[in-house]
Amino acid sequence: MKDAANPLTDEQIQTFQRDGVLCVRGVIDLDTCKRMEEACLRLADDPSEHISRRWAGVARPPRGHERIGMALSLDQFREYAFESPLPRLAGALMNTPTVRYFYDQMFIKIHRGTGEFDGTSTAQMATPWHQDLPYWPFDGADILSIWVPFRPVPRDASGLEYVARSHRDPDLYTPFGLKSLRNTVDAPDMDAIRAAEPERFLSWDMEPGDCLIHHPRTLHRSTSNAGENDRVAVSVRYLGRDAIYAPDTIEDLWYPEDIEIGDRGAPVDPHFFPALG
Ligand SMILES: O=C(O)CCC(=O)C(=O)O
Repeated sequence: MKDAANPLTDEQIQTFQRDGVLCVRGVIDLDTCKRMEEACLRLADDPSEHISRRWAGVARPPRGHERIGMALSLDQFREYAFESPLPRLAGALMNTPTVRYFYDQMFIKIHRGTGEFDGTSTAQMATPWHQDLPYWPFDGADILSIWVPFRPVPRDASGLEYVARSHRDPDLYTPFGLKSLRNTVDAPDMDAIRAAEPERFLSWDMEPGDCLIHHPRTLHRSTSNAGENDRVAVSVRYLGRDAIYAPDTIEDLWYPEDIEIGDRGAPVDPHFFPALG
């Protein structure tokens, strides 16, 4: 039952548990979407701001795609990640009244028609199939991402696509663009899965303020942007009760310089990962 304490219906929670992904419509109000869209575009135009250490020293880092941890230093992003309906949604799905902010990440996909498009940066390319967990120095099932577009995103113009139930796969898949120290295997043949079980491939036409919530092991991707506008979206990741540090799982930390990750299993630092709710 959906009530004041629980923003989701039992059916929505069951859908998330079954599929590893849930679409919830109209979560963020349109005024907030407009202000977030403007803030993201301002940030994207200022290459000095919020580049992760992964791009340190790169002359022309990808525009937009790699801005992370904005909420740690920018009030508007902090208000969005900490005080919007998002932490409560994450709490409802992870069955806890208190979640921790993990990090936020901006995803701009430049549309192919723009003069800026030369196909060379991640902001211009498709995002390949991946699970999120192999990128993170954390372990656990209670680590959710909430992806919200601030402009309409038709599913075939850089919309996200998911493989339902892949969060139950026993394997972790080798991530692209990062050396994982986990036991990972190559991702399965997605064309073969699509041919055999097309109903598992889920995508949605998204309006500003709709959200997609996914489990840390759910396979997902996005296409490049064949639409007429740049796509502007932010994912906020939240930690629940079973999330623990796992710094031994990746070689290079790519978080903002000032985040410290403790030893495996150590209590999560409330300064970098504040409790919300
Ligand atoms: O926006 C995208 O293209 C990718 C988003 C994503 O992979 C995520 O939020 O985990």
